[in-house]
Amino acid sequence: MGSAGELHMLYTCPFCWKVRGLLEHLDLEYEKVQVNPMKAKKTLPSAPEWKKVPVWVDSEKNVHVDSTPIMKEIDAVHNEGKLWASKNEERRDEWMEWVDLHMSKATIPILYGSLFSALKTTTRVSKLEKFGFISKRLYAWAGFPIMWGIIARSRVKKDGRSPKQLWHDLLSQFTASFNGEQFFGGDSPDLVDLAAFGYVRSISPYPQFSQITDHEVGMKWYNAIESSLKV
Ligand SMILES: N[C@@H](CCC(=O)N[C@@H](CS)C(=O)NCC(=O)O)C(=O)O
Repeated sequence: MGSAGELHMLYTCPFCWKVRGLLEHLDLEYEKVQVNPMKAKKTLPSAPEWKKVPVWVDSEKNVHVDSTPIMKEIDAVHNEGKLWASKNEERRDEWMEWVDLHMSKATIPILYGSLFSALKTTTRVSKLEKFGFISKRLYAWAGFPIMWGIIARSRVKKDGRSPKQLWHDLLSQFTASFNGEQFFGGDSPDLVDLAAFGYVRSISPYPQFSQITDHEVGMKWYNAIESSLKV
């Protein structure tokens, strides 16, 4: 089987983790194009209209943007739309929106919410991404006060909860929506599960992940999806 397409991505981007999880779940072959974060705006195949990652270029060279629409597209083309199909479309749409709204916002506070968290994260990011020689060092040291000072602190303050509590609440709320089943999608994961899984998994390369792994019910769900992936 040939390659399903190219995923233009940043290793640490939570939205890219969503699409990667789906591709692994479907066991599709694809090429990872890791962009240089400093040059993304010029080099992405979707630029100048869309300057964010992920960008999906399918085997026919059509360009798709925005992680949730990309997931729906891949499921439709390679899996007869089975992961997006639902008996209750209202519930599905409502929770997909919930996942994209709340989980995406919660990744920054846990990774950059305190001074030490921010430093740990930016150092790790600078190692994982393909920066140039100078910008790698610049990012590790100059990036962290920016992420900490401006973005994360205002979010943590606004929410009032610790980043750990926020994640525990999100996992409790999400798993409570399963109506007693193992996954949101019932006895097997669907696209909503895989989107949520992608956000959680984007935190897994960092030491802060341990704050999430002690949510027992959430981890049972997470591990069940992870073990179904063909990595
Ligand atoms: N709604 C988009 C968000 C993508 C996004 O914000 N990606 C970040 C990286 S994590 C990015 O490329 N930001 C660059 C920018 O906003 O200029 C999606 O789900 O794909």
